[in-house]
Amino acid sequence: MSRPVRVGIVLGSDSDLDVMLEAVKVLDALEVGSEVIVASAHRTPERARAYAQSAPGRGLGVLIAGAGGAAALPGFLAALTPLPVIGVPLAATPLAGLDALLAIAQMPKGVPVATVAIGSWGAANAGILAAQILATGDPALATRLAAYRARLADEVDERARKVADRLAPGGPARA
Ligand code: RP5
Repeated sequence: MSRPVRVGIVLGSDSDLDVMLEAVKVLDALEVGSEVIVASAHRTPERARAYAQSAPGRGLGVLIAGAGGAAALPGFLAALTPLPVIGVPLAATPLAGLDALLAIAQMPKGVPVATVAIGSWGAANAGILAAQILATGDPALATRLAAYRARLADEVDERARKVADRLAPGGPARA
């Protein structure tokens, strides 16, 4: 089922796709329409600029940008659009993503980028955070997010039960 695109996911390179698919998966699960494009701040600045500037008029509400290297992309987009931008630092260099984390987080005052964790956790959390931002004006999405949280809590309960079983007298951990 095709949904209106509300989240734009921008990759600095096609090599970022596998990790950034975690954001796509989360948004699909929450029934939030998204699109993925490749546009680099350094290699194709005009393409990135055109995307950032056209996004609000196309109905998008949040941008997610994944980048490694000298990870300018999230900040570049944030400078060009009024939409909230979430930056995902990727481990693309020998510095394992720490370089990208610092580059994305340390935005100058006045132009924020919401920075999440390095790699796949960050990509998934970027999807959730984008949905949370959109849910402030979408009660049905807020309900789906609440159900998602409840499922997470159920999973933790299940893990807690397994730990208790293992530690019970006569259980596998005590045998
Ligand atoms: C960044 O440089 C991209 O976002 C990617 O994470 C990294 C490496 O890009 P490729 O050399 O694989 O195209 O701009």
